[in-house]
Amino acid sequence: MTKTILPDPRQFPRFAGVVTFCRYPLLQLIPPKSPPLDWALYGVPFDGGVTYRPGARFGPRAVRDASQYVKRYSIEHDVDVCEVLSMADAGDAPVSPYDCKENAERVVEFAAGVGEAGHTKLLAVGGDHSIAYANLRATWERRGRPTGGLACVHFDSHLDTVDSVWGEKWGHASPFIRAIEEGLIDPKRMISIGIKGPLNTKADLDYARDNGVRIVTHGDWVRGGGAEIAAFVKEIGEAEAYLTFDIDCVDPAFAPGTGTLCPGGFSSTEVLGILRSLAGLNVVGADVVEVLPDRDPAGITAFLAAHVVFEVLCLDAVRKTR
Ligand SMILES: [Mn+2]
Repeated sequence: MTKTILPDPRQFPRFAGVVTFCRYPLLQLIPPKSPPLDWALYGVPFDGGVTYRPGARFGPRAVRDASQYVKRYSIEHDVDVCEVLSMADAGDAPVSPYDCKENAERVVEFAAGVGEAGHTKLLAVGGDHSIAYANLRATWERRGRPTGGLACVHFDSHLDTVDSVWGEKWGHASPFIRAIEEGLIDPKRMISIGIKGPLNTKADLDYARDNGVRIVTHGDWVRGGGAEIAAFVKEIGEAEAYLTFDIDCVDPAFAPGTGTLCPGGFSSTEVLGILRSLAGLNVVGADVVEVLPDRDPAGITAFLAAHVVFEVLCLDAVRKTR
């Protein structure tokens, strides 16, 4: 039986209708006695935490629009996500545009009330990367506050473990130092994939390295780092894992609509391949962040982000069918 009912694209074409993530139903319109929701997708239109270009506040809207052409059956995984998972668009979290910490608190409070705490998993679409902290905290709390924290698979150009920038400890350079400090993530079961430079200083690598985060730079990946990613997935096994995806890990040639660009990086094909290679990972929460649609008139960044969302959902669907 289909778990997520979509408008039939032959009856209601993909260019028509009210826009939600991947055309999944709006959470508020799902009848109250329905079975518990597997995934709630929600937007976090916040970019008050950026160090360079603003504009990610328009990310959720752009990703929703770009996701109208995301279909439901994955050839690579041989899985129909809508057959396996019940999913809904929960709308946008209320944001506090001028205050990173207050914003995080509001998002956590919103996320706490979405779906069914012990069951429904949260996928947040940003917004800048600071919002990952909020979705991580909400996820950690909903999973019963696991001691030692969640495992974490992190795609990014940057480690995002800077202690503070201009005195701001909750901006987009800092979500993972805060999450590690608060025990939401176990750094020894965290992998950062696609890191590239140049950096401000070599010391920018210290916090992650000293705390045992595995770093697969883009250069490492080119030289065979895919094996290290596979070994990590195997090693963490059934551990509950959070997946955080900063679109700037992708080469700006494929994803120009982002705020803190770094040349080189994964192609769209490569990054979709890496995501698919994670099959087996027990994903219990995720975010896709740093899409700045105004910097990309062709819309390819938001389009890729929409498909990243789909690939993350596929990982959970695959686990449920194997
Ligand atoms: Mn980031």
